[in-house]
Amino acid sequence: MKKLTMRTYVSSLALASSLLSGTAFAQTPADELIQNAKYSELGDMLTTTQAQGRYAWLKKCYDGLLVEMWEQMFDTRDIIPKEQKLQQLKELWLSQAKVAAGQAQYVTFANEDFTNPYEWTAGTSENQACTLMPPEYQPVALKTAVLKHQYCENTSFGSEWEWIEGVTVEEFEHASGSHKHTMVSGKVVTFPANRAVKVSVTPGNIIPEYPSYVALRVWVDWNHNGVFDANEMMHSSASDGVFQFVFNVPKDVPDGVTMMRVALDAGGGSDNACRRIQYGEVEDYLITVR
Ligand SMILES: [Ca+2]
Repeated sequence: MKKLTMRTYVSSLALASSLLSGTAFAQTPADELIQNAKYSELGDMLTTTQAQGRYAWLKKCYDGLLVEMWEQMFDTRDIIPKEQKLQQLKELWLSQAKVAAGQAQYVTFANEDFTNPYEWTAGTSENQACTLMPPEYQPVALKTAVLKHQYCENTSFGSEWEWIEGVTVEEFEHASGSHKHTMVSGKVVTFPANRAVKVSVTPGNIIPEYPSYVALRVWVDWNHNGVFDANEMMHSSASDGVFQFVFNVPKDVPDGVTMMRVALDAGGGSDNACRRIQYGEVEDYLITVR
């Protein structure tokens, strides 16, 4: 991996500062791309807790970047202690009032055309190890954490034998390998309001010729209350092949982003979306209804 050069580092900051300060700036193709970019293209959407974790991670791993952002935003090179600059940024993005109002802000990063070739995202917790930002990546926007709720965690005890290989919802597709839990935070799936959608889930098996019989369940938090209520389980069945089904998207779903959980379990699973599964995978998707 190529090391980030000083030149790209500085130009990326100039770009970021124009976005961060909210001032008018000349339209370039890159600016337009960023303005038109959806969350899905920016690569992450964080809860308030993750937004706080993002700041802590940047402070640990990229404090120089934060200081330069501060200098761009406040347009000064006055001699102010680093700690004070970092404290001011934190107050600006993550004050108690902002957090309480669900308006915690965080910096997102992307490469020029938002394709994320390195599948790199900045950390979301101070405990995460520092990783090197790939070349051409830059801070592209200051975002508000829009996912209001922290959902109950669920993960499997093992995903070596069975896992979720792919999920499609109408035109949307997500393919992945074997994991115990995956938060698919880089993409927001748009569901059409008040009609049926076609869903397909492909199980992964260590020996494809002898696929396991697995249980599949899908929940969507339609009413945005942070809970997968009993009447929000949209599918439950078992098979040793590809799952294909439709479910109805309600009308009057609140605006904004909510969560869909897909759980595949060779141990039978549970109607309780929070009960830990045994052998398989849990994938969480961000969705919105329009
Ligand atoms: Ca709910």
